[in-house]
Amino acid sequence: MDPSIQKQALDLLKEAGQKHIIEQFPKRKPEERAKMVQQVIDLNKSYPGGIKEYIKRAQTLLKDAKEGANPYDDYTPSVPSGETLSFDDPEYEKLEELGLIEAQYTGFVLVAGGLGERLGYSSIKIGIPVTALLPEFTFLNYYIDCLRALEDRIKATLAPEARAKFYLPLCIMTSGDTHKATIDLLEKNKYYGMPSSHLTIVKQEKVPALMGIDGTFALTCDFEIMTKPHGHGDVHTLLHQSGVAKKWKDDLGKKWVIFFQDTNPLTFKSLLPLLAVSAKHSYDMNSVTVPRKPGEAVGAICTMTNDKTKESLTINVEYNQLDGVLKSKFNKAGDVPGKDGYSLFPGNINVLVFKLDTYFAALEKTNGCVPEFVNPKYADATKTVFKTPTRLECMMQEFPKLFAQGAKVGFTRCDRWLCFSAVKNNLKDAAAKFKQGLPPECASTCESDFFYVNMRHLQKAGVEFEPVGKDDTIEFEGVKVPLYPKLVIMPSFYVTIKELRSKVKGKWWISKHSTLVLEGEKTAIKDLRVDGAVKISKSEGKIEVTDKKYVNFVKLSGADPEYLKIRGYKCSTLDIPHMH
Ligand code: UGB
Repeated sequence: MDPSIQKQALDLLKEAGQKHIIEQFPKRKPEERAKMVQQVIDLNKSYPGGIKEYIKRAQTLLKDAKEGANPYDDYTPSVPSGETLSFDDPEYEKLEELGLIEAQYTGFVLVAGGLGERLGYSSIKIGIPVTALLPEFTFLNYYIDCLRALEDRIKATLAPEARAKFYLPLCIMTSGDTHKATIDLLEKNKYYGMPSSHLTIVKQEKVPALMGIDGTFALTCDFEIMTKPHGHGDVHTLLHQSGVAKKWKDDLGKKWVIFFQDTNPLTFKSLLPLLAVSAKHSYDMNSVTVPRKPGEAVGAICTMTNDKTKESLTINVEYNQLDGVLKSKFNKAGDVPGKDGYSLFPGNINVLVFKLDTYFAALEKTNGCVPEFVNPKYADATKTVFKTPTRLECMMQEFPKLFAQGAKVGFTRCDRWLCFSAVKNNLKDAAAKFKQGLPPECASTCESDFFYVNMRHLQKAGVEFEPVGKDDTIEFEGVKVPLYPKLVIMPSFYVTIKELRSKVKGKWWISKHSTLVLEGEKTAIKDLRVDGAVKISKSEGKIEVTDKKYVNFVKLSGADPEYLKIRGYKCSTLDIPHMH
């Protein structure tokens, strides 16, 4: 080992007050020492300001946490005002058309560094199939298809020269936990048809785990510094460091950046109106929000006004802080339901739209480092040691704190069914949430919500459905979901309701037990009656209708693959053809 590098690493540890590592160092095997040296150098490089800065921030935050200080102590919360998107309003379709124009100037960022501990899936979440009907059709596939469908529509409006150069860029943030599997998934599937040059992958690094409030690093038995994820807030620093934000702004002429989560297939269903809202209000940041039940594990959007300066900030307050913040200065009862049964403070779903100019200016000024927080679980009443090592974390929705005062931070209210259903929980936790009347946020509810949004879109385009009654439900592993027709509309089929309407010709009718997969950009169908399972695609100018059976969801038999185990059912085909 290069002695100068070893000295550098030991000096860094000394500056960061990590005496226990320096003391153990000479007693360790040469290969353990070499590994430790490399790890210290790497950790120091990846954290802005190095490990010394990390410890400094950790000590401050851990002291505040011990004393029970709340970052919002000097702020008074109030109910924020925002725009509301209503799917049934005729204005909605106009917003889609306006959003389609703005989409031309948009870059997309998928945060996919999370391991999904709450779900307990053994691989990456973007590799999970959106529906049990199509095992190869992963969330990543769906997102890329959505971008390619949008890209096609936009290209069709461009002059040949601009068309040749045009694309919608995608950036995926991975982490040590998800990086390799993400690359493997992309390569195995030939990037789902997206040219690899249109995609940038940035990788977030983990940060040292801490044993106590003095900020000592936790060690593994192999003499390595234990590390933990730093949170999705890293995405801003990485967009800056990698030059992606600059490239999109200066080279590609983009005006907007949209951030979205790994398993929310509804993101793209409400994306165009959302962009239109951002453009209409010239919002520097626009968050999509949904009605939120008090106590639900979703951050809440609040307006926070500083008691001294009177400056205010519209920002996400995490659910574990919200009740305390409200009790002290808003309402003694805390976060309670309003007349409609929902909290007055809408839920943030981490679909965020930024205006690239002001976003980039804030990145230049701050390196995109959003303020961190710490959430230690104490071992005893002294509050000095932790049950398990903790670490500093940061969240991407904290970005308003990096904007200059006066930035326009708004939000868009949207019905939950239209914009948010994610795969977050394992079935056991999902069943407990279901029992409490909270959204279970698991694979089965996400799949059912995906079918529902497709049904609503088809209905708006004029399709008639056999009514789904209150008792049309299925229950697997304690999670009950409505039994909608199993509808998969591939992104290539339509991008706006106006386009969908142009595909639905004559009279369409679909029975509630049906399965319908629609694909193909140029597929317009006159008169369709479906009572069974049908896949409609277009090949060589001829519409193909295949498979005429019912598909049911049935209990698992034991040896089923994991993507089925997380939903509790599998597909079974009933041979009762009924297609007309
Ligand atoms: N993610 C990363 O890319 N890196 C990380 O280090 C961590 C996560 P979670 P979370 O929508 O219900 C958020 O874990 O953070 C990615 C909001 O904070 O699913 O607990 C990860 O891959 C909360 O306010 O969610 O909670 C995934 O794509 C609320 O809105 C995304 O970040 C909540 O989401 C979200 O990660 C919600």
